[in-house]
Amino acid sequence: MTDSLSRVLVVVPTYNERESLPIALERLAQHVPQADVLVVDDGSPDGTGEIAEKLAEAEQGPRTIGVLHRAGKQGLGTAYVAGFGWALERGYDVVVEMDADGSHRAQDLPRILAAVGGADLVLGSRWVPGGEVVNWPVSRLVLSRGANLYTRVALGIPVKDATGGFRAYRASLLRTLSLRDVASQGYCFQIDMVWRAVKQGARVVEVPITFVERELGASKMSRSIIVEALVSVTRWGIAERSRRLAGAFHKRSR
Ligand SMILES: Nc1nc2c(ncn2[C@@H]2O[C@H](COP(=O)(O)OP(=O)(O)O)[C@@H](O)[C@H]2O)c(=O)[nH]1
Ligand SMILES: [Mg+2]
Repeated sequence: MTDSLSRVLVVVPTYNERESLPIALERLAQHVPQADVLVVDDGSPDGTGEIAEKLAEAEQGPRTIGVLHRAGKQGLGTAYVAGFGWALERGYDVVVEMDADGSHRAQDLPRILAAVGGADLVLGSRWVPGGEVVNWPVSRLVLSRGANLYTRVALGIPVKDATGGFRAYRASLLRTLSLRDVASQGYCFQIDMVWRAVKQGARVVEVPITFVERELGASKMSRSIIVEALVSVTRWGIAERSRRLAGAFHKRSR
């Protein structure tokens, strides 16, 4: 968003990111110095929460860094829902999702924010022309492409990268998405939010990003996270088709 009056909050969920988080926050300061940050830490055993507190205290501005501590690992989805609630209570205009591990480059964020001028949800996208992934093993490429293809077909939406976690929401959209009943815990949360936005009639646009696989720390991707996404997307797809069928049937029987 080019409007200098708009207040932007970048929500960064962390679980054991003690090495990566300071670098991510530093890069944000370089590329989007006005954007405030909220770290949502799930009681990381490696002390990420305490590091975040120290960085918040040492912050010289113009931004502020907030830290939300939750008791134990509760999943990416609920971490974001907590962060979104925090942002909405404080009147931010734009809320950004961003990983702590360096995969999402702060230098791509100004382009994402600029696109919020004409959209309600801007997805940083690896799978549109100009987007790319650096240093992923073939297995991860196949998983991401496959998950996105399945999502497109099952839900019937034209989005190329519905699973990515580098994106910006207008606060006005978040307020309409009844976040309280978001049940998705892992990465299926990302698809869940896109699906909710599309059903709401939101303007969703994709902006190419370069996704760089982390060099420090470890991924929290797991089999149960993949299964959750597969089951949920299938369920939403079937529900949507039944809804359309019921609609068509009603029309015909009238
Ligand atoms: N607060 C919180 N953050 C999480 C949780 N799971 C993952 N994250 C964070 O979400 C971001 C993406 O996770 P990551 O492990 O890099 O997943 P990958 O990029 O798909 O391999 C990172 O900043 C993680 O620290 C969680 O349960 N709670
Ligand atoms: Mg990652």
